[in-house]
Amino acid sequence: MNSGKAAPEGLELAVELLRSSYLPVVSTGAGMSRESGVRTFRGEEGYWREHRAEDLASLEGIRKDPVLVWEWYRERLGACEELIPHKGYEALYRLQEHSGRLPVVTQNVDGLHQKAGIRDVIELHGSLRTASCLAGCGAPPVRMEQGLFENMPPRCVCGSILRPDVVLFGEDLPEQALKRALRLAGRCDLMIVVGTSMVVYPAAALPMIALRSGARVIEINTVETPLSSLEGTLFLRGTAGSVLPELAKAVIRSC
Ligand code: BV8
Repeated sequence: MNSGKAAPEGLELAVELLRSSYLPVVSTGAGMSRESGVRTFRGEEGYWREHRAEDLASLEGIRKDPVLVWEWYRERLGACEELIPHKGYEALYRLQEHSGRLPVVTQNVDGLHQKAGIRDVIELHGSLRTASCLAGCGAPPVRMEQGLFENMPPRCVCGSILRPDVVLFGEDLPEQALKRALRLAGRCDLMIVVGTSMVVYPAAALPMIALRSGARVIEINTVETPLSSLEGTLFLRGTAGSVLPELAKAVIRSC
């Protein structure tokens, strides 16, 4: 394998699985964005090392300390605006072009998949594109941009605090997105799971549903997760930005 790096163990089998798959689905978590400069949520440099998840991404959190939560989102939005999708996104784009159909279910809210031209992205946890009235006054969502933060916390025209249109802990996921993701998990014959710690539900249930339905799972992660050692999972140790391009190159070249 060129690029000077040995291909991760199992890559050849992964290529075989992907080439022979009739309905592959991709599922991504925060690790997919890591090499574009977005910090992950957990692990040694995770966002939430300083704060518990519930203190930031929850309705109680935003009601209790709206400025803290909005400062966190302002930092993330600022980071997102400069983000460039890394080679792993380009690899997904090329695989999607090559196979014609490769739905991508993501837990991420940074919009990087779409920025890379990837289509058919199912955002399970919403996005940082808009914010809405926390009191639900019915005013239309407003675009999330730096100007929104002139006054902290950002407020709705009705005077109530705004909340980012992401799925906060304790909130239901968008019905259509979840329904489609569950259907794909139950019908796919291969799920490529990239960069998730398999902690947050119901997103973490998707690969389990795929396995239970007889599908194979290819997991790409820098460390093992509860998914890695399950029957039917092929664990490829490595980063999204290095493994996905190897996988795409080998699959496309072999056809
Ligand atoms: C729900 C949007 C029904 C916001 C997010 C008590 C009360 C209420 C609910 C619960 C409860 N107890 C449990 C629950 C369920 C809860 C949950 O799962 N909690 C966890 C903490 C146990 N889930 C919910 O609340 C969901 N809603 O269940 O509704 C309900 C309603 C009421 C009551 C009960 C149930 C809503 C969950 C959505 C929360 N919103 N995001 C925002 O982004 O600001 S979650 C957020 O964290 C992300 O979206 C993502 O889902 C999650 C982070 O997980 P990962 O993506 O996996 O990222 P992480 O950092 O953890 O891991 C990164 C991985 O990448 C690591 O494995 C690392 O090794 C790897 N990696 C690092 N670098 C690389 C790499 N891999 C490859 N390449 C690299 N370079």
